[in-house]
Amino acid sequence: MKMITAIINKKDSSFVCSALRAENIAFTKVASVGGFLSSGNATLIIGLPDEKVETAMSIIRSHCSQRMEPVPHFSDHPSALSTYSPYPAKVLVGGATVFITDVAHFEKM
Ligand code: 2BA
Repeated sequence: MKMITAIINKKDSSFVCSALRAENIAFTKVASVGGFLSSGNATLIIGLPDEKVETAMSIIRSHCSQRMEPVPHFSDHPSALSTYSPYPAKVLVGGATVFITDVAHFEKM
């Protein structure tokens, strides 16, 4: 058994969730915030048998697209004191950031 933890753009999340449901793949959707942009994204926690991993990955691949997102002005960052910012005005935000881990033990009680 594997656990997929997928951090995806919240704009893509409803499409990914619908496709996972259609394949009968159980998941938990958690509202999350990226550490760099501080903007909302979605984290999907998906526990599934090994043979379903490729199905889930192909759903994530096909529904998550890369986007250029603006970097917000950090008022509490030292760079806010000057007009110079070390950060680019926009960054390319993935698709999806996916971690796949082995599940040592799975139990529902
Ligand atoms: P954020 O942390 O808000 O990052 C959004 C995007 O900003 C990143 O896209 C990357 O292009 C850029 N970025 C992040 N840190 C940066 C830095 N120190 N300097 C310059 N640019 C930076 P992605 O790499 O596609 O990441 C999208 C979201 O996935 C992240 O949102 C974060 O929530 C999550 N993520 C990415 N890598 C992760 C990791 N190793 N562990 C946990 N979460 C991760």
